[in-house]
Amino acid sequence: MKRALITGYTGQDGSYLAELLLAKGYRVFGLVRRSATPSDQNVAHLAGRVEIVLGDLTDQTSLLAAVEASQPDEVYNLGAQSFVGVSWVAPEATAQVTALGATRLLEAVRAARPGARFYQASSSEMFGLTPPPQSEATPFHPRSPYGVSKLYAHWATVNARESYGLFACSGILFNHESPRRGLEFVTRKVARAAARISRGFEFTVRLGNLEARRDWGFAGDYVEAMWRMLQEDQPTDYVIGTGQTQTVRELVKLAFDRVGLDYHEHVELDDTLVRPAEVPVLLADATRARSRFGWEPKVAFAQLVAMMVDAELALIDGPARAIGAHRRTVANERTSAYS
Ligand code: NAP
Ligand code: G4F
Repeated sequence: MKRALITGYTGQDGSYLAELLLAKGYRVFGLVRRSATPSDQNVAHLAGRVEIVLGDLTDQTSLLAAVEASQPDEVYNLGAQSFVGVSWVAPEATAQVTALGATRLLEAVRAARPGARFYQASSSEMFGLTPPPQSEATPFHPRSPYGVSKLYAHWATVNARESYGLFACSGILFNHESPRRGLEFVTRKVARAAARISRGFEFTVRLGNLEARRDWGFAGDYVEAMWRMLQEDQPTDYVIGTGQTQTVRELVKLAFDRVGLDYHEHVELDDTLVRPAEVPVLLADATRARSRFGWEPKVAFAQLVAMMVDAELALIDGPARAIGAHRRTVANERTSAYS
């Protein structure tokens, strides 16, 4: 039985990856940090199947102990301060978790389990201002403290591979979404707003830049790619994305169309939500992943938006069929001044 350690287990990707690995017969360990209130909405349904290891990416001792306790064959570093918007507000904390956290985990693996295969959750935010399409050969030009932190972690991963021979892969993933997405990200924010407005709970949603373009896919498809790259004979870096790009405006239109509303009547532009520096367009060239291990996205953008809006409607209308009984109501709402 293979063993895997996942940081960021409670997040969107951590929950889908844990499900995938359990289905493949892995013994799965999820790194969880202490918090005043539980953040287990995405993983409550996995209780008892995934072994929880306490730790924090800002704490070297805890990471070493986690690797020693779990003795993983594969380590997936998904933990991060992952919201771009807040990275301008808390750049140092973002760097501590998102950048230096990777170094700490790589050092823990090197010390305690050097034969383990390592996945780093890198991001298309690292491309930033570089024109599309973006592949593994594209130069980086990050546009946020988050993007800068991810770029550090990417190079730390490459360097661990080149310096110590670790089997370390950097997966450069483009935006991927699901009903388990954090509430502040634009897809979830818009899907939720469309559903709530259609049921009369709200009338408007405030948004920033509607013209930004993203390459959006479904998170369930992307965790498959993470696993696939660690099964290859040689470690390298892979771009993962759909090869399609849409504007935020197109996302908004699809979501409101889904509930039979005209978005023009419900969207207000809010300058405070426009970022100090924007990433204008992301578009993946995932040829390497496709040709090396046949990875293809299965869920198209319109299907993804429909899935997310329907999940929000289900949360409002009744038993939470789409994302698990633990999200039965909208009571677990999180709000943020930055989203
Ligand atoms: P997410 O839902 O925001 O999850 C982030 C995870 O990191 C949560 O489990 C969070 O734990 C954990 N975490 C935060 N600070 C930590 C700390 N100090 N120590 C340990 N764990 C900590 O993110 P996601 O969307 O699943 O993304 C997974 C990874 O892929 C992230 O690294 C993200 O930056 C990267 N990525 C995401 C995308 C995307 O489109 N989703 C694209 C490219 C790259 P709590 O629950 O306790 O907060
Ligand atoms: O949903 P977003 O916040 O995602 P963003 O910034 O692209 O970052 C996500 O994808 C990255 C991969 O490229 C990940 F690495 C990262 O962890 C995260 O998962 O914003 C998407 C776009 C941006 O252009 C933003 O300016 O939507 C625009 N936007 C317009 N109005 C908004 C809003 N974004 C948010 N969050 N909230 C708005 O009201």
